[in-house]
Amino acid sequence: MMTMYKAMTIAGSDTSGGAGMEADLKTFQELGVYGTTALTCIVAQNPNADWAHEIYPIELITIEKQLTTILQGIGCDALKTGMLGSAELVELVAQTIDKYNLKNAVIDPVMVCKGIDTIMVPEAAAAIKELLVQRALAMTPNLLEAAYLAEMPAITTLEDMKQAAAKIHDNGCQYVILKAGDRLPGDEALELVYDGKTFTEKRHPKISGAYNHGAGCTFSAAITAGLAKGQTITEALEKAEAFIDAALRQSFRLNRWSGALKHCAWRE
Ligand code: PXL
Repeated sequence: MMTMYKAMTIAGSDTSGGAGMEADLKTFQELGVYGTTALTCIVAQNPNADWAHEIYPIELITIEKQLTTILQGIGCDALKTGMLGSAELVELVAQTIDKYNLKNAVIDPVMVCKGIDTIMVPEAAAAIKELLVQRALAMTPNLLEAAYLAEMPAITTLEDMKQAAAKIHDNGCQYVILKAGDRLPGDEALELVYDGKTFTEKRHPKISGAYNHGAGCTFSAAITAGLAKGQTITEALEKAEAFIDAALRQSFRLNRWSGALKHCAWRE
């Protein structure tokens, strides 16, 4: 019988289908790993209020039950975290990583949603900095999240990115994958990878007109899928980049507020 590798996501549901655990599961499926979910909250977007994101948290005990189902009942070869939303939940995730000795933890430190440039839940962000950085095999912060984690006022240059990545690595994360996306000037999207020894700059042409809702979730899920299959971070990252590039190139409009990635685009 074939071995099926398994990946778990601890994340919120994005009702609109583009981000959160919906993006994670689609990505796991595309990359041939079995996905399980511990749902942390439900995000509903309000079409009558300019697509405002409304967040409905799941009770902590219910999240704990989901984690027990997965980790005592099934197991996982790698995990990722997405929207966590409270300090108590971040604590539960840290305890779970320790209890089950989970080595392949990809922490996507979701602290902001696109278009909102302030940290959504400061207590949860503080707990991520305190408890999850040191437990992460890899983290995938964007510039805002990295500035928060590195206690820098802002990140506006490549030098700033290096400084932030070094600080996050010093705090215990083994591989820092810092995404500038299209936020820095120039016609290239930049990602900086730091493993404690070498800074690797990964540059991709910016894709004009792409819808990028859920791109962060999809990218970290693709890395998680690779790790679940036993790939090295370098291999998993390479695949994740190709995957996200194809999904962005074929992204499509949902409505006047949002559009989504095409997760199966890499096969075409
Ligand atoms: O992309 C950040 C994100 C993560 N998780 C959920 C979301 C969003 C953004 O909308 O809804 C559930």
